[in-house]
Amino acid sequence: MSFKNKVVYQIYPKSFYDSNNDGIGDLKGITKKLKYLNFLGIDYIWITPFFVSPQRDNGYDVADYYNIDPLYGTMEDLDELILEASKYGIKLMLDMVFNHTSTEHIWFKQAIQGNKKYQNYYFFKKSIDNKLPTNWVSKFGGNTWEYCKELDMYYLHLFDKTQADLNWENPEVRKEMTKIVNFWINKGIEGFRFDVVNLISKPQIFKDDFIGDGRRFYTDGPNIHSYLKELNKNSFGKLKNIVTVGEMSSTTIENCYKYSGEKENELSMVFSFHHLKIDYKNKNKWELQEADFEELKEILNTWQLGMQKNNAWNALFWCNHDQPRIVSRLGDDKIYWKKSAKMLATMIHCLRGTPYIYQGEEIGMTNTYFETINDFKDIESLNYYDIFLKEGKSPEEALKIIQERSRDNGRTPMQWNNKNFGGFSNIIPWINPIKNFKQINVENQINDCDSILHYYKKLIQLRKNYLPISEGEFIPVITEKDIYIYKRKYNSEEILVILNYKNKKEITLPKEEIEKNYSCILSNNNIIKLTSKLTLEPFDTFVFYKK
Ligand code: TEU
Ligand code: CA
Repeated sequence: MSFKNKVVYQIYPKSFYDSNNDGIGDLKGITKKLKYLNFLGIDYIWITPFFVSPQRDNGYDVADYYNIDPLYGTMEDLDELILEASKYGIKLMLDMVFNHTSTEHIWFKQAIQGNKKYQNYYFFKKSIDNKLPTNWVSKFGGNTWEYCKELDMYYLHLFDKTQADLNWENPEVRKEMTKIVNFWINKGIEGFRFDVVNLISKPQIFKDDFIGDGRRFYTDGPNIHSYLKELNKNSFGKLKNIVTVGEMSSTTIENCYKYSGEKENELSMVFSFHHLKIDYKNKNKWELQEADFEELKEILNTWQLGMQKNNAWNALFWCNHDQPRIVSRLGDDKIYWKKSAKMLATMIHCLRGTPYIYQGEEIGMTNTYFETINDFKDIESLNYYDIFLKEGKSPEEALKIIQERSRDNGRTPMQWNNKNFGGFSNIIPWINPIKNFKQINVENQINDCDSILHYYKKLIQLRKNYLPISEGEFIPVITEKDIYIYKRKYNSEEILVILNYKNKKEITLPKEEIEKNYSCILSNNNIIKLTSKLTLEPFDTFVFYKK
């Protein structure tokens, strides 16, 4: 597989760089920053949806899959971006939102005007005995069924009520989706990320869920693998150069063996989220809890070993446009800001899989710390804020949860320099920048070899220079609390990664490891010689190598 030594950089175009000073980032803005991305050394850019959309969910509500929203630019801008990126050997990965369309999509509009063909593109159900078709809970709060007065029926929406779920049981829908992928392949696109793709297969019969929120009925649903195999066969599967990644919401590892198994002909790799729920109390995002580092180690080890054994492939990541910033979440964005950001980066980048860097992560961008609810823009945050107030929480309590968990933590403008709005735009951006842009920005770090930015650059290079990192076997090394150690082995070559969490610790390493004559190739402290007894300071990180 050709993608094993590649690194993907994720761009949320709305917040990356605003080339025409209207407060909204755009495609030309990405083209302008290619030189920077080339400096960093990444191979692919995943761009979140820029298709025509009413932007209720910032583009994840697509109204036209074949055209670009004027907010972001034109088709010529995209052609230019593809061409300019190719000069640096950088490829584009587009974001296909195939579980649902916007209710502004022509298919949905036709459906509610009475067109039977298009009604069968979605799930419309009558209410029986004045009850909603099911009691399922939407991912953005509230019930998953919305009333449509034109048809006197309810339609299904797992996300916002303006995001109507598509009926993949219908072969016509599957053909439409294939056609869209092929259209973008013909435009020169060489990568695809499929949004919540493990939710597309709904059950034959819709029934109430009395023990959960309904997800068990549609997650990794009954026909999911055959739909993916069909899509693969009729579009990207024929082409060797295309990389695909599926976003798998609440999935199981067994399903992921299939989604990304080498011989399964579904996708190249998968995003799973279990490792990012270690600070959810009762698995509920909205209940705050201190992160559990031991649980994190266990989840990472399970997924590394399981996927490896089954020739399946992980997409590795901490951050994206739906997640709080990792340095604020698992690291320490005050005293150990730089050091903890480097430790967390190492942890992910040396694992078996393909690392994804989310814009701003490479300079240690933090959570927003917005002080009023008016600063938040995300539909999920705003919905839940209202729900919290209705449940009887005080505005302060509600704000505290939103501050910590809001998807807007990952959506503030990229911090390019210490000028107005962090150099993102000349005018007030669609969402406020974080106040710390004067200290945390690209310009400050680009000439500083000790910066987080340079450290990410080094990690990317390590993946290219060391086969154990890109191709090697993953071997966990059992250790005490708060220390994470693992090895990567490729023939006789080995990489040994030693990571310390928050506290000072003394560790003892096995004699046979010490005798192997490792040399330290990367650290966030000082390059050291490996000895059997090591004293580790908070967030200490060492990567060793032996031939
Ligand atoms: O995200 C799917 C998803 O599972 C998250 O939105 C999750 O439900 C949320 O963070 C719960 O707290 C994808 C996209 O990445 C996201 O931006 C979209 O809003 C969503 O799908 C719908 O298309
Ligand atoms: Ca703009």
